Amino acid sequence: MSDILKTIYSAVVSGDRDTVQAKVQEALEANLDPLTILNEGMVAAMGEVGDRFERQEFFVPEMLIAARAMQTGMAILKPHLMQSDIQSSGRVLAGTVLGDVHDIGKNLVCTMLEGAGFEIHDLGVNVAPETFVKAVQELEPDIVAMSALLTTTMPNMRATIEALESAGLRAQVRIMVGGAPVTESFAQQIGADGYAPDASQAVRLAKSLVEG
Ligand code: B1M
Repeated sequence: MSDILKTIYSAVVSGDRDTVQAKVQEALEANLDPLTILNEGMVAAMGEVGDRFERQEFFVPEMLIAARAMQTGMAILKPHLMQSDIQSSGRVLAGTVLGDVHDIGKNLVCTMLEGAGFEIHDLGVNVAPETFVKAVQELEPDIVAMSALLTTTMPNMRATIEALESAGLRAQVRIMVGGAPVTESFAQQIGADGYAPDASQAVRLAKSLVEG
């Protein structure tokens, strides 16, 4: 890993927003690939933060300041992850499920989908099944994209799919799910149409869902 990526990685882990801001800018000016900066410098750093949390070397405040540093870097990268002049690929309704406030991965997926030409309606975090239902009625999206980062909130993906079924809306949308604890087999068990392990594959999946 180059020195600049190492510095970004350490600055995200320690929650040093100023350094993240300066170094992400510098990396872009040095023509580093925005996706490399994102994945090797920042996403990997959040993995390290999670490992430290598990080892009880980090606690919630440290996770929070690392998350803020990551978001600072993402704001700078966002325009570089987007392509201009692309036609709408479809409409996506996104949200992190009920009980869950993790939004960095979901925001990243939304940014990449937007960059690929999808129209994004982001319901934010802690989104109840009935809120998804109401938004599907109002916005008529092609895809509902749900994120969950906690094993305890994964069942709310199933609850949301069941709520869409009860409202008679299931057949009119494709449903994709993701988030660190989510797996392909879980996606199948709950009746989702697809699972993606990361944001790049989420774009591929979304395209195949609208095409299929
Ligand atoms: Co939390 N947290 N957290 N946390 N947190 C995890 C998830 C945890 C794994 C840490 C750990 O123990 N190692 C653990 C969950 C354990 C479990 O359930 N298995 C955990 C815990 C326990 C908690 C609390 C319960 C802690 C507490 O209060 N005691 C609490 C819960 C709050 C709640 O939601 N109700 C909590 C709180 C928080 C903060 C608020 C402090 C903060 C979130 C800030 C924010 O999001 N704005 C936070 C953070 C930062 C993390 C870690 C460190 C990092 C998450 C992250 O942003 N990763 C996380 C550890 C880890 O993940 N290793 C952890 C970077 C992000 C780019 O990756 O979100 O995985 P990710 O997204 C990826 C893919 O998963 C995928 O694409 C993304 C890009 O590649 N993806 C999708 C995501 N959504 C997708 C949707 C798709 C497709 C792909 O289609 C729709």
